[in-house]
Amino acid sequence: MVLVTWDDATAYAKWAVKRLPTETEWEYAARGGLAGKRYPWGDEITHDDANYSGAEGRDKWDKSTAPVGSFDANSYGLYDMAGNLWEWCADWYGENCYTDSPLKNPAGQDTGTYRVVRGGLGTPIRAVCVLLTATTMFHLLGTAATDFAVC
Ligand SMILES: [Ca+2]
Repeated sequence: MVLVTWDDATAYAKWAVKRLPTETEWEYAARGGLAGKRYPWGDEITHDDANYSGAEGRDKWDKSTAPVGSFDANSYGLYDMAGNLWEWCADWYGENCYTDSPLKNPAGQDTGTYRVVRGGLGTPIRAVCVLLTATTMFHLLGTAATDFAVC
């Protein structure tokens, strides 16, 4: 499912008796057990690994999302944890979240202005904590779509 707001993703997760992952849970899942690497498969990215800006190799989508399963899953069996589209996390964005959070199972701030999305545009797992509101996300929908996972 793409082109959904954070509220819609949260409502779906609640209906399914699940919830959106925290940013920490998302990152753990994205790594697929591969620690210390930029992407779920290693430190480099090519168009044979994921859908991101441009099209070549296995990446045949220049300005659209690829169907799930177009690229290899990570070792946890999860698809598109880098590239293809942005995925909502439960967390409010915190500017100092990486330095001010507990080391074990941080759940993010209690309040905020922006929600966290992760995974899109072929960016490294740890490189971005993108700041978007539902309004700004809709302005970006021409170039990026938002998806969600539930846990
Ligand atoms: Ca592409």
